[in-house]
Amino acid sequence: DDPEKLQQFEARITAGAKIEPGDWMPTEYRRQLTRLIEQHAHSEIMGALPEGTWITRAPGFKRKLALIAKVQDEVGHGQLLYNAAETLGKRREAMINDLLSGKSKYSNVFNYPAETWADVTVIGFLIDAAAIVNQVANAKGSYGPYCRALERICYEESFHLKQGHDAFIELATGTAMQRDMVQQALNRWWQPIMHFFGPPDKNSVHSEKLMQWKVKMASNDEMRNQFLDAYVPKIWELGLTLPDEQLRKDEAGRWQYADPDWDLFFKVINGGGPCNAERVKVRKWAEESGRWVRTALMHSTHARALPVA
Ligand code: BYC
Repeated sequence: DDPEKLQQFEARITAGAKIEPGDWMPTEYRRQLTRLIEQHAHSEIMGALPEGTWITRAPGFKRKLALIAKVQDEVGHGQLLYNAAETLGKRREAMINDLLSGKSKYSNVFNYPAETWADVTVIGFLIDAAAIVNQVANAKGSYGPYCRALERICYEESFHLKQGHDAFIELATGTAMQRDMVQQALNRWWQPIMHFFGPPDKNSVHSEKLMQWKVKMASNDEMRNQFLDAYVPKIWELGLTLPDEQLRKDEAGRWQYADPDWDLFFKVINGGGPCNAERVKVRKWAEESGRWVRTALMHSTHARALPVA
C-alpha cells in the first residue's frame, strides 16, 4: 500500500470519518472487514437454526408469533450484513461457499443444541443481550455500510431481548419444574456465552489492528465485562445461580471469573462442536433446495434488466 495514502487514511479514521465503499482503503483493512462482516452474516443465518427448530413447539400462540418474527429478523440481518460485506468486493456466492466448506467461521454459540424451551429463552435473553453489547460497540466503528446495517439490527435485537427476557422471567418465576428447566439451561449455556466475546485480549490476534482502525470499538474483555455488569444482576435477582464460583465484581468494578475452557472454544469454532456438522448440513440442504428459485430469478425479465454486479 502507498504509505502516503495509508497516512491520509489513518488521519481520517482518527478524525472520526466514516470510510465508504468507493474510498481508498488499505488491503488489510478490506480483508479484515470482509472477514469480520462475513462471519457476522453467517452467524445470523446459522443463529436462526437452534431457535428455528422450536417454532413448532413454542408454548402457546403468542410465544410462537414472537419466535417466528425473531427468526425471520435474524435471517434478514444476515441479508443486510451480506450486502455490507459485498461492498468490499467479495461476492455473496463466494461467502456462502466458504461457509459451507468450513473455510469461514461463525459464532461459537450456534453449535450447541437447544434441548428444551428454556434453552430458547436463554438464547433470546442472554445471547441477544451479548450480541447487543457487541453490536452497539461495532456500530460506532469506521466502515459506513457495516455501521448503518448494525444500527437497524440493534433496533430489532432490542425487541428480541425483550421477548427473551419476558420468556426467561416467566420460567424463572414459574413452577419448581420451570425454574429447574431454566437453571439447567443457564448451566449449559453459560460457558458458550462467556466464549461469545472471543478469546481474552492477550490472545486476541486481530484486536490491536482492528481497534487502531476503529472497526472494533471495545476489546473482547471490555465487552465481556460490560455484559456481566448489565446481566449478571438480572439473573441473580431472580434467585438463579451461575455455574462459576469465582464470579464476582471486584473493588475496581471489574468482574472476576473462572477462565472458560479456551481449548474447547477453539475446537468449536474450528468445526468440532456438538452441532457444527448438523448446522452445515441444514445450510447445504437449504442451498440445494433453493437453487431452482435462484436459477428462475436469473432468467426472469427483471433479473436481465438489473446491472451485473
Ligand atoms: N465465535 O482475534 P480475535 C446474533 C475467532 S449473531 C467464532 O479476538 P476478532 C444472533 C475470530 O474470528 C451475532 N469465532 O477476533 C443470531 C478469529 O478467527 P479467524 C454474532 C470467534 O475478530 C441469531 C479468532 O477467533 N456477532 O446475535 O478481533 C440468533 C481470534 O479472535 C469468536 C458477531 O459476529 C466466536 N464467538 O474479535 C440470536 C459480531 N470469537 O477469523 C442471536 C462480529 C472470536 O482469525 N464479530 N472468534 O480464523 C466481532 O465483533 C469480532 O469478530 C469478535 C472477535 C469480537 C467476535
